[in-house]
Amino acid sequence: MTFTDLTLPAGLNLPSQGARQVAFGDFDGEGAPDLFLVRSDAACQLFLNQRQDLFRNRTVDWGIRLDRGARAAAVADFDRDGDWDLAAAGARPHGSVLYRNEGGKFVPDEAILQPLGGAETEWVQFLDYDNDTWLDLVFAGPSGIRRLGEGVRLRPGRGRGPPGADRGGQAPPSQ
Ligand SMILES: [Ca+2]
Ligand SMILES: [Ca+2]
Ligand SMILES: [Ca+2]
Repeated sequence: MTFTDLTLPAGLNLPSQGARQVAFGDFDGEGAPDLFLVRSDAACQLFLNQRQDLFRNRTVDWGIRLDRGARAAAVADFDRDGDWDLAAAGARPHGSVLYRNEGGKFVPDEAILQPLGGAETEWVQFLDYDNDTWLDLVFAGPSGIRRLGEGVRLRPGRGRGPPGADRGGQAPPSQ
C-alpha cells in the first residue's frame, strides 16, 4: 500500500508550521467531510470538500475568527439541529469560541462560554459528563478544567438532528 500526497493538488495550502490539529465534519451537509485546521500562529482555516479530491478555503465566508492563538477544536451537533457545530480552544487574542452552524455560516455563541471568563484554554471536547443525554463542553488549560453543562442545552427538543440524535448531540462519524 502506498500513499500519495494530494495536499497541494487538492487546494490545501497548509502551513509548514503552527498547525495544531485537524478536525473533520460535514459542515455544509452535502455528504463529504470538510476540514477545519487549527493554527496557533495565524487564523484557523476552514476548507470545504468540493469532491473529486478538491477543497476550497471558505474561512472568511463562514465567519471563522481571524485571530491567532487557537490550540484545539472539537466537532459535534451539540444543539441537535442536524448540522455539525464547532468549538475551539485557545489563548488571546483568539480565545475560546463556540460556533453554532447556521446553514452556511458559523455564529459564535458567546453566552455559553461566559463562565470561562476569558481564561486561556488548550483543549476542548464535547461529551455528556452529567449523563442527561445532552452534550456538554469541557475546556482544559493552565487554570484547570472547566465544564460547561446547562448552558449548552440550547433549543432542547427542536430540530430533527442526525441519526441517533434522540440520544443527545453527536460527534461526527469521521472523527
Ligand atoms: Ca461537506
Ligand atoms: Ca448543530
Ligand atoms: Ca449533559
